[in-house]
Formats: sequence, C-alpha cells, structure tokens
Amino acid sequence: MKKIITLKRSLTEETESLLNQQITMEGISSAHYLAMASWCDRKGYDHSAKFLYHHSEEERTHMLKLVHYINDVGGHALQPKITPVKQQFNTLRAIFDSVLTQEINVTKSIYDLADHCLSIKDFGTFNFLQWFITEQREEEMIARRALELFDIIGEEGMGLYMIDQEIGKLAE
Ligand code: OFO
Repeated sequence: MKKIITLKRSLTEETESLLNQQITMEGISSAHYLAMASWCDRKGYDHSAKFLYHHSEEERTHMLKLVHYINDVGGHALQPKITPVKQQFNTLRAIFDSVLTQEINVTKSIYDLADHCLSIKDFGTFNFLQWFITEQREEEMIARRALELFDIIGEEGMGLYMIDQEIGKLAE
C-alpha cells in the first residue's frame, strides 16, 4: 500500500476547510431537491418533479466538481455529512419559494468563498469558483421565473396544472 505523503501545496488549510463546507452545502442541496422532487411526484406535479429530480443530479455534479478540485490541488475532499432534510411541503408554491431561498443562500456562500480566496491571493481557487458564480446566476434566475408563474397564471382552476406545465419548460 502506498504511503500518503503530504507534499507542498498552495491550498491553505482554511481554504480546504471552506471548500469542504461547500461540498456539504451542495450535498444537502442535492438531498433537498430530491425530497422536493419526490413530494411533487407523489402529488402528480410531473413536470415539477422532473425539473427537481434533474436539479438534484446537478447539485451532485457540483459537489463532485469541488471534490475533484480539492484533491487535484493537494487537499483532501471529505464525503459530506448530510443532515436530514424536510420531506413534507404545504404547496407547490412553497417548494419553489424554498428553491429560490436555497439558491440565494448558496450564492452567498460561493461569494464568501470567492472573497476569502481573493483576500489571501489564492487566484487559482478564485478562478475555479467563477464557474459556480455563473451557475448560481442562472439558477437564481430560473427559480425566480418559476415563482413568477404563480402570480402570472394564478393558482385557481386549471392554474396549478398550467404552472406545472410551464415549470417543465424552464428546464428545457
Ligand atoms: Fe450548486 O448550484 Fe445551485 O445550489
């Protein structure tokens, strides 16, 4: 068995720890999206369920991007501890309200991480984070679009059916 040796690296322990915290956040996001997808599936909101299942997968790929980056630069990416997530929701609107809140929280966390990297002149990690910054802008925009549908279409009558259909188109 190969001995693990610690080589010199530019990644600081603090940055490694912050990146590992971001891994946890992405893992929890993935679990949260999965729980919301499953709730929608059971309630017959098929398009929203598809949208959210897909998003759960995407969050997992974000987590893996971080895992590979940390290991590539000489750190140790840790499998995150996923705390239990909410499984029951009151309405479809509450789901998408929660999606937007979650995305805003993730954006803030990525910004804090980028700010930290700049402050210690870790331009490599700062550069790596640019992909996440762009991704968050898009994800927040889609979440806002989804929520707007509830006001534009209205939830009465066939409203929720139509909202579900339109949410399906947002993922295309
Ligand atoms: Fe990980 O992209 Fe949003 O949260």
